[in-house]
Amino acid sequence: MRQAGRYLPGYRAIRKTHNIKEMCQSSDLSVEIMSEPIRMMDLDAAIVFSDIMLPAEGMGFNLEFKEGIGPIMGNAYKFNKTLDGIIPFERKNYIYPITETIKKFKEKNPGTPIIGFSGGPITIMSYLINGSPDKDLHYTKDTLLNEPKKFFELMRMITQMIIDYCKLQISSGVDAIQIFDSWAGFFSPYSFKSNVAPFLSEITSEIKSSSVPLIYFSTGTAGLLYELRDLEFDFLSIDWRIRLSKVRKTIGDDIGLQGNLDPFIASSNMEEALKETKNILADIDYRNRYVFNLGHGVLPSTDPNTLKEIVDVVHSVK
Ligand code: 1CP
Repeated sequence: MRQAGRYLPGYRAIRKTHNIKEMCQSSDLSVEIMSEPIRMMDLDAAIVFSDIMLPAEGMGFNLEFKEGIGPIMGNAYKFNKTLDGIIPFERKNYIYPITETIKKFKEKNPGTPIIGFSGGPITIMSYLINGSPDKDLHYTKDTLLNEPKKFFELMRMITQMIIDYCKLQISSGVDAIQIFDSWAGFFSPYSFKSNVAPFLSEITSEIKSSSVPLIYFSTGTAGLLYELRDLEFDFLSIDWRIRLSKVRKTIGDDIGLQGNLDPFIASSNMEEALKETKNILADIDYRNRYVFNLGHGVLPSTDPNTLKEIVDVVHSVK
């Protein structure tokens, strides 16, 4: 959950002289960035350093990261209303050395599991058609409602890309896969079930056989629990807007849960963050099949010492 990011001094030092694409193009820099939080805290796993939007370059999208905005695509669907020039993802068109990064990290940190990841279909879709973050997903939903043929054509291509990109990471040695579908919570349960869930089910059915655990992360999904339960993910990552015990009651005991500390509390006040951590642990009743995490990404203003203390509190639970 942006475990390696701007709240860390080593990351900021590298970022001063490199942009995010340059950082991901160097396996040595990526391994160093992944390792900093592991050295600093007693974390249980590292996450591959990359970004969910990079594989879109392998489909013909021109991707840049703009300071203070995020991913920007000049040839997004919105600008010319065509998918001409957009091609199915092929590994040979993907320029980032992700296999090398995973292998080098494993060599240097043999005891630390690695989480590989991809963006989720609707979250990647929102950037590819809007060309920048799509507030409240309005343009994304408008395209679904009024240009469904083009919408589903691109969704199918994105889904194939996600499956192939996850398989590439699994064959390179990652120990789990997390699908970051941050913006799925903008859909009604009916629309999510009809228009998004079938693509997620395709992803789970294709990757399940690889035998690494599959985690689905999103935010604002307290109203989508039945729909999420039916997707066949091994774990669901839930944000801070709902008690995990309530989620457990709704979805049953079979699916693992991950979450759900409010990243703002973690960034704002250490004492309150530790209190909230204890509340969450007590609420979930220290169950098996539970991964403590933040409910969304670490904010750049977070004090690393607060996260270190949180990890220690979580590990003190027997
Ligand atoms: O230094 C910088 O300015 C770059 C900031 C940054 C970082 C650290 C971006 C640009 N991407 C990343 C890395 C990243 N992104 C990881 C690496 C592993 C980790 O440490 O967690 C991961 C898993 C992501 C995933 C990602 N990128 C998501 C899903 C999770 C989430 O935060 O919701 C999304 C939506 C993106 C798009 C993106 N990339 C970068 C930014 C600033 C954004 C968000 C823009 C927006 O708010 O719409």
